Amino acid sequence: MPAFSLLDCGNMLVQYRSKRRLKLTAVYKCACRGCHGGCLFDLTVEDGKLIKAVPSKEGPLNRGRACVKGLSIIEQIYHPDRLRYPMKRAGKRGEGKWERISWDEAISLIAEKMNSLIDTYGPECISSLTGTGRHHLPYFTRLSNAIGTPNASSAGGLICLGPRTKAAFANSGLFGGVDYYGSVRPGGIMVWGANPAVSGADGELQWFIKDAVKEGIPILVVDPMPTELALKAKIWLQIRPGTDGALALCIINLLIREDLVDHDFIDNYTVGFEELKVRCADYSVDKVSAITGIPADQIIEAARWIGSTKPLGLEQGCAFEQSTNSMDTSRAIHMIPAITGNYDVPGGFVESMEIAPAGLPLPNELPQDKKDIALTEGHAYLIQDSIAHPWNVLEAARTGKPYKIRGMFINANNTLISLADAKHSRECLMELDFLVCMDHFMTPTAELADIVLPAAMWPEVDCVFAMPEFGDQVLLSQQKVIQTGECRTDEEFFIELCRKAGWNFGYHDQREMMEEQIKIMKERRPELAGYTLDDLRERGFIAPERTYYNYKKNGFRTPSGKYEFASCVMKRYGLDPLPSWHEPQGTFVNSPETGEEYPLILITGGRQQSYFLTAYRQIRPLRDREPYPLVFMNPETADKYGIKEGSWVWIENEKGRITQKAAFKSGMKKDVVSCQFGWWYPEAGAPGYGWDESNVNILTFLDGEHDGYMGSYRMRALQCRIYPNPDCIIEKRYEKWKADNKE
Ligand SMILES: Nc1nc2c(c(=O)[nH]1)N[C@H]1C(S)=C(S)[C@@H](COP(=O)(O)OP(=O)(O)OC[C@H]3O[C@@H](n4cnc5c(=O)[nH]c(N)nc54)[C@H](O)[C@@H]3O)O[C@H]1N2
Ligand SMILES: Nc1nc2c(c(=O)[nH]1)N[C@H]1C(S)=C(S)[C@@H](COP(=O)(O)OP(=O)(O)OC[C@H]3O[C@@H](n4cnc5c(=O)[nH]c(N)nc54)[C@H](O)[C@@H]3O)O[C@H]1N2
Ligand code: SF4
Ligand SMILES: [Mo]
Repeated sequence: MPAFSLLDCGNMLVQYRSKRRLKLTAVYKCACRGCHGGCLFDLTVEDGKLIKAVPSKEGPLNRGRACVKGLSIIEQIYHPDRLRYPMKRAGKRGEGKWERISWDEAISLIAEKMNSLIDTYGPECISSLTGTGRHHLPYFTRLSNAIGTPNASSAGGLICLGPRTKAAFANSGLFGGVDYYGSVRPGGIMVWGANPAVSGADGELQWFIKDAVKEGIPILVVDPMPTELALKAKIWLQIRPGTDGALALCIINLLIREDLVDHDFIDNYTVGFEELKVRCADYSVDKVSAITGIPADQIIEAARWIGSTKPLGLEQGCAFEQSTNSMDTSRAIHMIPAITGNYDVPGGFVESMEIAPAGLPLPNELPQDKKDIALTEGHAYLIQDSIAHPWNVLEAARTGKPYKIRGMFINANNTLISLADAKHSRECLMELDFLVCMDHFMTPTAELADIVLPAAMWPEVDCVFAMPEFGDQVLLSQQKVIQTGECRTDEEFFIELCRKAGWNFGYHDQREMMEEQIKIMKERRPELAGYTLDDLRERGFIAPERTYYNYKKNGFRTPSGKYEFASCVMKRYGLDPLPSWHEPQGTFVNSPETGEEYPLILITGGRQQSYFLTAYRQIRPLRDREPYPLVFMNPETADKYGIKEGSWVWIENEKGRITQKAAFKSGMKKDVVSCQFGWWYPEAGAPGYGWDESNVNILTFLDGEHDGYMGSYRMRALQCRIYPNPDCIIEKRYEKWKADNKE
């Protein structure tokens, strides 16, 4: 029993008398961002310390539930290894020697060094790298804009969510998701290249899909792995990795041929249907069955189920984005709910509500001459959004071509572990004149920096954000309820740095930015005009009522005003306006010569409940649940290569080799292995933290073929071989570390 009672569930301060002295206790509503976020928590703070984190029953997306990541927030915040103050490199780059400095000194040093690089080489010599959508993401590009460099880059955007959102924008103008919220329940859900029961995917939290399956809503799963959802699916299409685009076009072909399409929608609200019909005819069932490895009768059964299930939702994941067909595959999959009349219908595949912007309009546009020299490699999307390709940025740091990248900001990205081709990344980062990294913990990437800055965790951040990402349905509030060490939010750092360096950030503090978001929310949604920022923080969320069939009133937000099967946007960039699919580089079909040496298909990713990307490997309650990286394989495959269940295995291809622990799944195809991603070993310590031992991005490709529109690179559908690793020390090292660090 706690020694006090909680008298309040809002933000009201409650005072009570303990035996010794007066303590201040308060409970705050705050949305968790331990993943992409969205579970509302009640956080109890006593004397400035977070003492309790309970999932809130009022949370519109979690309704009292939370996962292990959110529930371990207290261990995360007060972890002894957490970065608590800024540090300056004291030894050679990457040697792991540091000197504590003040924020003032850190910011002065960064401003001075970056400005001297800018004065000598121009602002384009500064680049920045971030990862997936965290609270500061919109302001990260603003920082680059303020500096005047066109070279902001991301380890996430090109292979995650970027293709899906850009495809949705090209087709219909807005991103979408499954309508789990209304009174009409989905009649069925397609789960394509996603495992939302673990990942929550990039939009929804995991609870909705789990509830839907429990409720008996049938699902169709497209996945090479026998995931929990695949095994519960009405139809599971066990696809050959990297062939989703061919399958999607074949399904559209069958829907058209069997007249399972919605003629009213097609005739009145779309353009390009006749062209699409001709294009899809190239993707016959027999041909696509041979490409995908899925029996023809299963593809036909799937198409008939899709055509007859109403309303039908779509959960799409990052699997098909991590390939060089990412944009077209995303576009084709997005067309399936549209062509069958499930677009923006109750219980179907609904549009973003756009309650409030994720980011704010930039104060100063980049001049055209800077946009023209962005390291985009000519990819249309990157040009359009002035985003640099990480391959070109890193190569420019290494080779000085077309000009040298000299300074870099890395906020919220463990580049060496999450970006493809890790050895290449390390080599390039070592070439920089000046690197600033901001993170919660020392990582193999932060270890290469000149200055390391301590970042705030979610209960230490004031923020307003819409969920699901890009498919806004609910506006949630995060609150800074505690202060740990000298940790700051990324936004605070950007603002202070810009002030000191003389760059125009545009906003003076976080409150001003949040007020601006609320102002825009009110302009967009007059029915929410009564809400203030303080109301939102008090309640934790605002959830307006969903509206449907928006296109009937407003048209689609595309150049034609219609849903575009043939895309004007693609045409504008000189690209094929219709989706197609080609065999990606480096598969058995087009690289049979390497197939002899590397006879297995390697997929990477596959999320883990205990971790978010590369984070949390040092958090004991999480690490103890999933202590080692697993490589999944069919038992017969293991037998063939002399591998025992639970033993350590080498996984090798032309890029290098890593080791993971064998886990058997009898439902897997015999020629596929699947490696977990995100692995490094905090317990291995400096230097290196075991960055190259089990890190699957040693085996992936940032070079070679890229998607023509998005620049997506190859992280799945690769080749590899496997063999036993009898001398692995990883388990012994972890056990020893645990024994030495008893709680
Ligand atoms: N717990 C947890 N949640 C997360 C994350 C996390 O790290 N941990 N990461 C977040 C992020 S950034 C993202 S992008 C999402 C990702 O979440 P998801 O999009 O669900 O991605 P994954 O789980 O990596 O992969 C989904 C499925 O794709 C399958 N797959 C592999 N190759 C192919 C293929 O070629 N075709 C098809 N159809 N399927 C294939 C895998 O077997 C896997 O089951 O999760 C988010 N949520
Ligand atoms: N092989 C393979 N590689 C993949 C994937 C895959 O499926 N397979 N998935 C890819 C995907 S989908 C994505 S999105 C990328 C993701 O890549 P990233 O989003 O870059 O993920 P991480 O590398 O884990 O970097 C996050 C780091 O930021 C820190 N951090 C967390 N929150 C904050 C914050 O608010 N501020 C600061 N400053 N730091 C913070 C964490 O401690 C962690 O060290 O990885 C990709 N890499
Ligand atoms: S699912 Fe995400 S938002 Fe919810 S508790 Fe887990 S980490 Fe936090
Ligand atoms: Mo992602």
